[in-house]
Amino acid sequence: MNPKVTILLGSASDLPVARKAAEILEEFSVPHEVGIASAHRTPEDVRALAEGAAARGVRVILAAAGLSAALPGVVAAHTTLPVIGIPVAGGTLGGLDALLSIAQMPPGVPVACTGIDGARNAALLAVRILALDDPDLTERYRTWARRAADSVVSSRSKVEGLPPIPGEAYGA
Ligand code: RP5
Repeated sequence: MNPKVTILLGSASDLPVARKAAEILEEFSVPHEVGIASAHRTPEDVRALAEGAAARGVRVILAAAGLSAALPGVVAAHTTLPVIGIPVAGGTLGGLDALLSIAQMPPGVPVACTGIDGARNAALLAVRILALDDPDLTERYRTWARRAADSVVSSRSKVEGLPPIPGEAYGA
């Protein structure tokens, strides 16, 4: 099946972060692909991948990079697909440099930005975008969110209980 999501990494050293995104996409059976291309070191490859993505059926691009992270912005400059940037922790600033590089895009080139190492949220946002015209995926997302809520509720048995929560949505 053609990939609907591309996970693009600035370096193989970003792979542990990408795996977290891939795990979520696998959980939702969203076909995806993973590639490595650097905005600074292989800029022509980034351009070619971004320009060709839509024609290959890709709907959302996740771009993960650390340090002075230009990758998500450069990808967004070469496609009209939604781009979600993931700042990767690393280097002397611990990912703050990448966070600011990705979040502070100039007007006209939009890039969504997760928290540092926020690959799971990037993938979940991609699933939400794909679910806009996919009722089955929407339902699977709802089921996933209910399970996430259930795990919070069941974790309460590990602590001394507060009084019952009024209007509790998922009954403890
Ligand atoms: C960025 O520089 C990459 O995305 C990576 O997070 C960081 C370090 O790259 P390597 O030196 O590990 O290749 O471009």
